[in-house]
Amino acid sequence: MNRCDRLRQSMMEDEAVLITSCPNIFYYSGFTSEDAKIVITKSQQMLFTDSRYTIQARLEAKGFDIYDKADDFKKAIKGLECKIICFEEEALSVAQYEKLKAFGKELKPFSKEIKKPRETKDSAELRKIAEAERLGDEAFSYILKHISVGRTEKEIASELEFFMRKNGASALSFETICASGVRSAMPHGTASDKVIKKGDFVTLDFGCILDGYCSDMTRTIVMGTPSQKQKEIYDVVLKAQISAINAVKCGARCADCDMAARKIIEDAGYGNNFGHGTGHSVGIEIHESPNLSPKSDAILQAGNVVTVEPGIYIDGFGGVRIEDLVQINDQNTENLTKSVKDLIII
Ligand SMILES: [Mn+2]
Repeated sequence: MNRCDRLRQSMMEDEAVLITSCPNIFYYSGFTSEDAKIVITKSQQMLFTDSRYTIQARLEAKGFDIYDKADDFKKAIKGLECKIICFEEEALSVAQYEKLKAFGKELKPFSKEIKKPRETKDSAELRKIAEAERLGDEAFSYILKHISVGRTEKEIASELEFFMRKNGASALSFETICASGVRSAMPHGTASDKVIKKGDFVTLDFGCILDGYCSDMTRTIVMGTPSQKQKEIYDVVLKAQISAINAVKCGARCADCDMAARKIIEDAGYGNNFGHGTGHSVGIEIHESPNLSPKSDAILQAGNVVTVEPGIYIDGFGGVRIEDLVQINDQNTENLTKSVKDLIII
């Protein structure tokens, strides 16, 4: 079943769905540009953009009628026979909402239904995510040869990013995290001007977008011989990460997968140093559902792709996070991240 038909299963007869966020427009139509809206009814698929994108829309949005005149959207909405417009409450400004309301149709929040099919990736999507992650692995091997004491976090991050761009990435999944020394205690410490020193932990958390799909991985390395405490923390995080990876499978509760990692970190006495969830799904966007979080009541399904990334962060000392990307199949799982996980000493 195609993606629009899958969405139609959650629509009533007298409903049309208006999609306004780029990731969802891309998912349902294939159109990659900003400045577009799509409307899906039981029998129609319409894409509204402007003349800058007409040719591109025809090439990318197969099966959609393309409209590129300023008034087209207004006319189309007025002409809809259905009474209800389902919209993305997570991707509509108040001003856009007011304009939509003026058409006099009933408006129904529909973000959850629109996003739901994206949780289960099809085989083409799985291939693309695996390819993006492969490029991440290659970038990590590359940067290991270039990271050294005396260089700044920003230098390392930019070389990592350039490598991914040079090898086909269209963009980064998110701002590259390169956090060294005491900065590695910041789970999202983006690269700064700090110079990497002997004895530093260096956490690299990065990803690229390749063919529309994100990668995500984290490794923490150490500059020179690690201290006892560094070894201890690394070991706990690695055990927690492996335990969660073993828990991840089709039918498992997301909260249990989180607990598989959290329990090990708590038992080692670092429960207060692991504040975030164990993982999240990845796809067109870097953060998708379901999440491996203590509060989640979701069950993992075949076609989910989730990160497993526990960490320990100690203010004034440093931190460790190890992250792999795992694909869930009916009968097994596949770890898409192939980089080694033993503590790498530079
Ligand atoms: Mn992540």
